[in-house]
Amino acid sequence: IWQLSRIHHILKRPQPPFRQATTAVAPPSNNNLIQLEHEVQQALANGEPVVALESTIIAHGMPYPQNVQVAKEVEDILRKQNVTPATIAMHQGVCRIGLSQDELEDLAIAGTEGRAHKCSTREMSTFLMRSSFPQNQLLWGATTVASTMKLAHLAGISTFVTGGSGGVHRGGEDTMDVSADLTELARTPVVVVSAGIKSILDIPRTLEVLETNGVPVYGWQTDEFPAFFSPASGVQCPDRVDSAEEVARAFHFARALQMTHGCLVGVPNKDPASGASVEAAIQSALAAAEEKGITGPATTPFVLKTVAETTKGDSLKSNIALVKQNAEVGGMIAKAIAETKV
Ligand code: PSU
Ligand code: MN
Repeated sequence: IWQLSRIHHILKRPQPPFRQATTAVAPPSNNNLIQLEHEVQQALANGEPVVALESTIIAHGMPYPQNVQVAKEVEDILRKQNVTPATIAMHQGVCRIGLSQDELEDLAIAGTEGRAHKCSTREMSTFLMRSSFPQNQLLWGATTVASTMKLAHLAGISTFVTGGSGGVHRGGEDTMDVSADLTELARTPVVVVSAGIKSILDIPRTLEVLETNGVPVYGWQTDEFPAFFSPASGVQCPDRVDSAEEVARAFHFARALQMTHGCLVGVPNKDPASGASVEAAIQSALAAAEEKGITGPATTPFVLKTVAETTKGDSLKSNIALVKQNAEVGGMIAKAIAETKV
C-alpha cells in the first residue's frame, strides 16, 4: 500500500553540501509511507524550525497520565518559541511525523494497555508490515532515539529533543548490549538534545563508542557530561558549547564536509532527583532485572518504572523537569540551525 519507489527516491536524492537542513525531503503526499502532519509540512516547506520528539518516552518511559501531559507540555514549550513540534511514531503501516492531541492520548494509553511496541531501527520494517494488517490497527510503534532520528532525517528535520539517550549498558563489555541509538548518531545527521545518559548505563564506555564512531558530544554550558537524573556524572564531557549558534555552526560544517554523523547535546538537569536515593534505586532495579531475567530492549522501561516506584515518584518528577528543559534548549538549536549558514 505504500510506495517504496518514493522512499528509494528520497534516499538516493543527492544532498548538496550547503543544503538548508530544514528543507523537507519527504514528499508532501498524504498517501505515503511517511506522513507529515499538515502543520509540520507547512513549517518545513517554509524553512521554519521544527523539532522532532520521540514516542518511546511516552509509551514506555513514563506512566499514564503523566506521559501524555508531558508530551503535550513539551509541544507547547516549543510552540511558544515559534518552533513546530513533530512527535514521531508508527501506526497502521505508516510512519507519522506529527500527531494530533487525540493520537498522543491514544499512544499514551496504548503504552499501559500493551498496544505499543518499542521500535528501534531493527524493529521498524517488521512493525510496519505487522501493523498494516487490519487486525493490528490499534497498535502503535513507539520510536526510540535511533528510529526517531532516522524518520526525522527522512522528513527533513534536523533537531530532536528527548529525555535520555541509550548507550552501553552496564556489563555491556560482556553482554554486548549497546543501544542502536549510538549507531544512528554515527550515521544520521540529527542533533539529539538530551539530559545525557542515565547512570543505569555505563557512561564512560558510551562516550568511548561515540568517539570511535566520530560523534561530537557537547555539554550544554557545562564541562561535565550530564547523567540524566543528576547533572554530575564525574565524567568529563568531550566538548562544551555555550550557545545554540555554536551547535548550529558545527552542524552545518559537518554537512559541508559531507559527514553522516549527528551529535549529542547533554543538558544538565536543574531539578535533580536526590542523588543517593536514585543511585540506590538504580542499583536495586538493575539487580531485580537480572533476577527476573529481564534483558535487551525491555531493560530500560523496566528499570525506569522500578526506579520511579522505589523513589516514590521523585525520579519521575525529575524526569519530567529535564525533558521540558531539553525542549527549551532544543527549540533554540532548531531556530539557530534554520537561521545559520557557514
Ligand atoms: N532513556 C530514558 N528514557 C527512555 C529511553 C532512554 O531515560 O525512554 C528510551 C529511548 O527511547 C532510547 C531507548 O532511545 O530507551 C534506548 O533503548 P535501548 O537501550 O533498548 O536501545
Ligand atoms: Mn539494547
